[in-house]
Amino acid sequence: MHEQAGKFIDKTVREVNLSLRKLLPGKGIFPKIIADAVRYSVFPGGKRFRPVLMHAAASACLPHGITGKKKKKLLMLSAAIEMIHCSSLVHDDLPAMDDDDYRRGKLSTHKRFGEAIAILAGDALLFRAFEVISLAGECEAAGEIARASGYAGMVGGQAADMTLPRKRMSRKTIGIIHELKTGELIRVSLRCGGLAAGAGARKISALDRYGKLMGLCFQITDDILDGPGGDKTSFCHVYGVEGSKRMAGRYKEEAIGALAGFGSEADILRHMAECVENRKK
Ligand code: GRG
Repeated sequence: MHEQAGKFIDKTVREVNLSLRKLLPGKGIFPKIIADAVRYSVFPGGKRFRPVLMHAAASACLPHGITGKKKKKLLMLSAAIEMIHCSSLVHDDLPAMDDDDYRRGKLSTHKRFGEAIAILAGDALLFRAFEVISLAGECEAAGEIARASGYAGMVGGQAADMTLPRKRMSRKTIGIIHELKTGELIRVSLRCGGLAAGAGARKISALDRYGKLMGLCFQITDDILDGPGGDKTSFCHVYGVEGSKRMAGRYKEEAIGALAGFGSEADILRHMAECVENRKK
């Protein structure tokens, strides 16, 4: 399975990158600097984790392969999710937010292009994402993705993280912040994989639960990779490194448990849960 899943992941990353290249502004855009900043923020890219999850969810619902119109729509939705994710990274790195000079091993977008252009590049990525979803004709997905990205999701989580006092912050509040800030975009990626495949409510609901648990597992392993000296809202700060590892393991098991209604067609999702628990980047 490992080899098969690895091949699926590599192939999906290649396809998503190609789709992003086609969908993002290229030569001939006025002014050139905005096209450059947008592309700089998306390429060469990170793990493309959310798009890969979306494709794995679609393939769990359509085990004989996703082709034709459905595949085209899936590629548009997964590129859109990655645009939103990249946009959030650009804004997260700004001096008013996390103030990071580097991202994905190179200067962050504002360090390379200046703050004004970085803000505009993030905005442009968001608008293009929804333009692409609309071109795909995926109205339901558009609503779900907008909700997961906005004040009821990622933006809300970031706002809570930036403003709530650290002192006496409850474990419950910390969990909610991470679920919103990181988890919602992951959860909606899984749901959209199901929607693009034309799956019914039962499958979508299982993917939703898997996505929620994977979001938590992903954030915990992110904190573990950041090390114990992290922010007060980091899982390692609250539960310690060993406690966090145990939690990540538990969420992974529960995520795999959520897939009980699927057969071997969901093996890639199961494999990805293992990868997230043991990830090194
Ligand atoms: C502009 C849509 C928008 C949002 C603004 C800045 C902000 C609100 C939210 C920040 C959200 C954020 C950066 C959450 C952290 C999520 C996280 C763990 C990011 C790292 O994701 P990886 O590891 O990164 O998938 P790569 O580089 O692999 O893509």
